[in-house]
Amino acid sequence: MAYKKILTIQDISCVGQCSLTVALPIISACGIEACVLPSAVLSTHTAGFSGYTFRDLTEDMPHIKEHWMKEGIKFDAIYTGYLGSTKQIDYVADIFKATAGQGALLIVDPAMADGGKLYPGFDNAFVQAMKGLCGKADYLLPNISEACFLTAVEYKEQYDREYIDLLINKLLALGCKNIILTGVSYAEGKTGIVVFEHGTYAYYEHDRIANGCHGTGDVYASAFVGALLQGKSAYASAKIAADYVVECIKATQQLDNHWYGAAFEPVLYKLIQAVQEQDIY
Ligand code: PXL
Repeated sequence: MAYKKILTIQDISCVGQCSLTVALPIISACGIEACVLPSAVLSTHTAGFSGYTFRDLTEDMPHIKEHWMKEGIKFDAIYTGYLGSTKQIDYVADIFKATAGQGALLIVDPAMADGGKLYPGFDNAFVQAMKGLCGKADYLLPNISEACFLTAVEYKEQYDREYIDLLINKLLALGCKNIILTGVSYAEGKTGIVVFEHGTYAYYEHDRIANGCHGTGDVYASAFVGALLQGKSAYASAKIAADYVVECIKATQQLDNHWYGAAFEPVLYKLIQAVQEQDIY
């Protein structure tokens, strides 16, 4: 049996149900070995908490890479999320060159913005550097805000298919191969995912649940990566991840004042079931 090993590079927010504390359990639940390279350690995430600590691990990255090279360690995929500094973006490219196994995939979630705004601590220099990494991606997973920053297209909340095609074409011009654009809503009460793979547009639409919660981007990307590495098509992986996020938001809404992240744990078994089901696409 092919046993796949993935490296995920993103921060540890000790509390906050995002980045590595989400990626590790979700990728493992999909049956894939998850190795980590923490980009930074924060006491909490930066969206809604104040006074959080931030330990930048940029300078550890080249040493970790050197050791892995000495040990001949290779990965089947590298999945990047929230990165702690512009320099880390260059290091990620080096790490991919040094540790990608044969046919390894680079999956990039340019986690840096939501609601039309960059997260605290990010600036235009970071966006410009992120464009370079996105251009190398086999699968790029932006939300609409991130797509707008990467392409210098105006952020809109109401749009049509033409606007989405413009974003996709400008993202492709960066050099990436396939795009999974999240949070695309063409109709009231609905949202969905655009899957642009091998030059073909597909759209998976589902109900939009009012008052979504923080951290669903990381839940989405981790579930997508786990399903894809498990051999599902990009469309099937996008659908599995979207359905799982909907379940996570519903589970979170059952809780009192659980504002800082998605309660993905109680419904993890649903993701496992979906990944184990035979692919119908
Ligand atoms: O969910 C993305 C994310 C990851 N890591 C940190 C964050 C955020 C979003 O705010 O602050 C530290």
